[in-house]
Amino acid sequence: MAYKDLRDWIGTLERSGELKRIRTEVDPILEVTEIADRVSKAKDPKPGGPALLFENLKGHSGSKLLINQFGSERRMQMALGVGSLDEIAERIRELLNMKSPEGFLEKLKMLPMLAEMGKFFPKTVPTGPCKEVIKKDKFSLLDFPILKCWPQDGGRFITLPCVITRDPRTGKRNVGMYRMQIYDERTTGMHWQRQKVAAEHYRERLRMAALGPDSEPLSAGRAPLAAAVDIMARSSGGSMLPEGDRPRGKMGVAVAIGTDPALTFSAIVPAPPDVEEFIVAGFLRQEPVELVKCETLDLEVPANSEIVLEGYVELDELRREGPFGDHTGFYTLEDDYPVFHVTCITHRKDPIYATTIVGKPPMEDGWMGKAVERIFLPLMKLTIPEIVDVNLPLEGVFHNLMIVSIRKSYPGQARKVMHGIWSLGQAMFTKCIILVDEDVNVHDIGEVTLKALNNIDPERDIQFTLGPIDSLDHASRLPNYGSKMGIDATRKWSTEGFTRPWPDEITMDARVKAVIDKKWKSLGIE
Ligand SMILES: Cc1cc2nc3c(=O)[nH]c(=O)nc-3n(C[C@H](O)[C@H](O)[C@H](O)COP(=O)(O)O)c2cc1C
Ligand SMILES: [Mn+2]
Repeated sequence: MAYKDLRDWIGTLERSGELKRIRTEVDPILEVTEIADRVSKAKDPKPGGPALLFENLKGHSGSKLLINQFGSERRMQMALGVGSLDEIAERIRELLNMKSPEGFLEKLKMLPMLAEMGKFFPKTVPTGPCKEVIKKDKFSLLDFPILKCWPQDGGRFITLPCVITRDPRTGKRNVGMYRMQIYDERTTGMHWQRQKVAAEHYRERLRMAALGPDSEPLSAGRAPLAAAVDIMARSSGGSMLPEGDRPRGKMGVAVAIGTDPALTFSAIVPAPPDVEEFIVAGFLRQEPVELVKCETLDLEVPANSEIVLEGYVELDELRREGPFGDHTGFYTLEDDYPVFHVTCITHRKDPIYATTIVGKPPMEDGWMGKAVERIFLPLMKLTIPEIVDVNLPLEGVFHNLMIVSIRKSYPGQARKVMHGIWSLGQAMFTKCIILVDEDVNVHDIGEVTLKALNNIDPERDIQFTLGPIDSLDHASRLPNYGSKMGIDATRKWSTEGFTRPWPDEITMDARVKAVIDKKWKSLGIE
């Protein structure tokens, strides 16, 4: 069953013993992090500990803060209403497997599925709880218990925001989770990395502002291509245009904080750019997402949000963002990002501020990443069908390590798969891919280490390439650009130039095993 809103979800967590209320006074500056970090690292009795609802925040009397709502495999399953994340993968597989119906009876059988698909699409409703309080004149971001997460952070950061933008060409909306550094009462950073969908919406606005609707440059004398190239560079902080010559304009942005868990989760899902996350959330919760119109923008936000920030990003403004203690376990360096100006805040009465911290794994976001890994497996198989299974170990922080098993049928196939992964949406960031044969359990790191390292001749089997690198990577030669490595640890074939015999793996005869099974008790070892 879908959760109506964050409060419905909190109620379920509490009834299942998955939530602790904290009534002791705690400071949102660093102290919440230290508590949430210890809880995330807990092993017994529950890995990942409980979700935490802080009810007494220093300097914010009456405020409530939720953290670690997704912080274990079990809570991640509960958030998406399943007993196993593979159930969702199975539902996707069923959808993808849809065959054209033959005859009336088969068409009839498809009706329930079509009715179900109708529930994926969001519906706009006249009003909702997020409009209980509307503030257009007097408001301040500092009213919310926003965390300073780690000692060297550049300030306070909103860490679990659903950032909603509209593609100016198609009108489609995107929901992405991009952290927001608080600069003052009404201004924040907008940390959409340049390869993300909202950054592309921003560039498209810039392109329109610079070139005009007919792709003609507005400032005289500039060739369209030169202008367009400069826009790309500009949004990555490298414009060569003089200050006064830069395109101006605003792009509306809405931010929802504290939605039902499926919607919050959908904001991190690396859906293809033209797929609205509202539909992803509708698919996950099997109930349509209800949206309400913004007060000051041509955008819609989830009606059930605890807090909504409405505002805009100025096309001609970048500002220093960071440092920020990130999910890599290191501080990400400062860089220039667009600036978000808040023009209106709406919220529920007594809003609950939902947040998270990132840092050295295991942390809450690792479980969200694991859910993405499971849910995306059938979609990866759609374009790379030889993939059997995938593991993104938590310590690989999503983009550093992917272990992939494949069913190999022709020479060179492991390398084909690597390149396929490097061209697959956000999997492009994967710094190291290890390819193993289908008989290796990718989730057993011991087995992967044993077989992969036994199987490689490093000089022959390691493939280096260059390309886009995650903005959080601090080791690449340049920000956002560097090298990646694929390790072909599959068994090598003679058709791949391997002419030596390949040894068998050691296993005992079944006959001897049966004999020892019979004798085992009499040995008195156990
Ligand atoms: C807690 C958390 C914080 C994140 N912060 C950022 C961020 O600051 N910038 C960013 O580009 N991606 C961030 N991400 C990853 C994006 O949410 C993710 O890449 C998502 O797919 C982006 O949506 P999009 O594909 O619609 O652009 C974060 C993810 C999580 C779980
Ligand atoms: Mn998206």
